[in-house]
Amino acid sequence: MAKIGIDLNRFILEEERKYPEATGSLSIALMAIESAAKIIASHVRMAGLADILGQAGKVNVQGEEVQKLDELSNEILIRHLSDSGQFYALASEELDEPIFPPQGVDANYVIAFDPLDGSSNIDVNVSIGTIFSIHRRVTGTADDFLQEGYKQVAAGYIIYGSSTMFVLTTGNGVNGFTLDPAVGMFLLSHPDMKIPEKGKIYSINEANAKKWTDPNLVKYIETLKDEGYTTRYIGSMVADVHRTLIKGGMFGYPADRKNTSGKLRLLYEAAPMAFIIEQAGGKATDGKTDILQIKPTDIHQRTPVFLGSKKEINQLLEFIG
Ligand code: AFP
Repeated sequence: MAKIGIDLNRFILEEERKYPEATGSLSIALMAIESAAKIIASHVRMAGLADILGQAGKVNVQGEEVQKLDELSNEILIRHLSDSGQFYALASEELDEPIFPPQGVDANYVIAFDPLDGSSNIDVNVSIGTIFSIHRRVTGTADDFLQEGYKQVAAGYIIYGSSTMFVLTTGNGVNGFTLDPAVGMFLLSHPDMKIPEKGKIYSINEANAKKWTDPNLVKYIETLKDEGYTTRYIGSMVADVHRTLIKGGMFGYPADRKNTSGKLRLLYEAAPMAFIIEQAGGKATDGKTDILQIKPTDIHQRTPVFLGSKKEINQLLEFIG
């Protein structure tokens, strides 16, 4: 197991050395995400101040255009990922169509990302995050985004919370790195993260219960209440999943009459989080199928999501599976 305190760059390089056939391309790709994340983190830390100076579409006192943080995060990621030359194509929640950067014509990977998830929480100083999912280039077309989640080469999220943390899997377990602002490095703080077998928390927007399309979901939640569970719901997927990873329990965003396929996106929300949770020993399902087995048909498709500790997800499947 890697040593506590080792920085993310070194960790990535040491992981690469375990595979003599590795070209170094994935390492450069991950380091590009890391650089972008540090810059986004520094902007997130200024969020309240930027609001004082001006809002999106306005000019601040220095005469600079002030951008909305989610647009800015998207641009920062596009620039860093394109310049890395390691991505043949980029798909983002903020882009209708994928981008094919000229620097990446010969690259091995495609990446899908949500640049700033939970952005409605920015103004109220609640944790938000960036989520990404990397697949191998296979056909060299946009169809490469439509690969099952189990084929992900790497996935992760960066949570901008009480500290900034980078949680990463390359299919070899899950490791968490905390940004030390004094030195500007992500340092290994949570090696080999494992989700508890069982938790005490369920996390779901229960205000939608009357609209849920599966009435058995209500019965499941009532059972958890009877068993003494408590509820936590931030409304920022990265934060709710991060807590679930550390404390166990269940996070869900089900289908309802308004969102008939749920709200969360398969490619850059559900699948990368499912990869992390499963790598940490948990489970993720849409209620019928393991999230990692779903073959996407559209880059922006939505899916119901339930993920968390094995105990809670197995119990859920007894009700709705
Ligand atoms: P925003 O980016 O618009 O804040 O949406 C965040 C999100 O997609 C995800 O992070 C949350 O889990 C989910 O929405 C919360 O949705 P509800 O407000 O409908 O519960």
